[in-house]
Amino acid sequence: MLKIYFAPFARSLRALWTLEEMGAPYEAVRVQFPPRAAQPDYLAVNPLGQIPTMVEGDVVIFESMAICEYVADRFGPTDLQVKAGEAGRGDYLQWLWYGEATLMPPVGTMVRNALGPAEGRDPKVLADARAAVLERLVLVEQALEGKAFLAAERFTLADISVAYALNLGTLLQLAPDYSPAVAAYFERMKARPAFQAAMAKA
Ligand SMILES: N[C@@H](CCC(=O)N[C@@H](CS)C(=O)NCC(=O)O)C(=O)O
Repeated sequence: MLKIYFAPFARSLRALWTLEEMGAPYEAVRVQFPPRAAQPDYLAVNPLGQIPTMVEGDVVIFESMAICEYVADRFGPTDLQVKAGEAGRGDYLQWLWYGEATLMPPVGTMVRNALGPAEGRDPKVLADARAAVLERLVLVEQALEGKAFLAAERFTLADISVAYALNLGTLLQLAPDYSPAVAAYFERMKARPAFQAAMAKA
């Protein structure tokens, strides 16, 4: 059975959410966070000690959005993906990657500087990262103008990618600063039964 190594609020939420959307069978294995310090035996599964990791047979993936794509391929076909040649494919790729490559770096800086060990916190770095996240969310707001979803006029993995970052923002007291459109979008994402099922596990 496909295994997902997860920790609460970690990017494993994206993988669990995708599996729940697809009704796919899986085993969720909880890892103590941060694994390097709290669960060194996990390094045998993922040498970087990062979460999530997916293992199915001899397939091992430790990039959250790659896991989502793998799961969609493995248990699909599914409307969660926008395939090559389909309308909305460009938007799909844009937001699928934006969630991890553009939104998550400053969110990660915020996590370290707001929630990490006290000696590693710098209020100026935190404020700069916060400003960067909010600036980057303006593009999300613009992309949502007149739309319920980021790509192809339906819920896709691109929404899972971006909404995960929004969800982590709640831990960072960012949510009160989301624009009305982004806040409404985030509410729509949280209302999905699969999101709630994934949150209940993670
Ligand atoms: N790009 C990777 C990033 C994975 C990542 O940074 N995971 C975090 C939790 S969300 C982690 O394990 N941090 C602990 C560490 O890096 O030691 C992905 O999308 O899966």
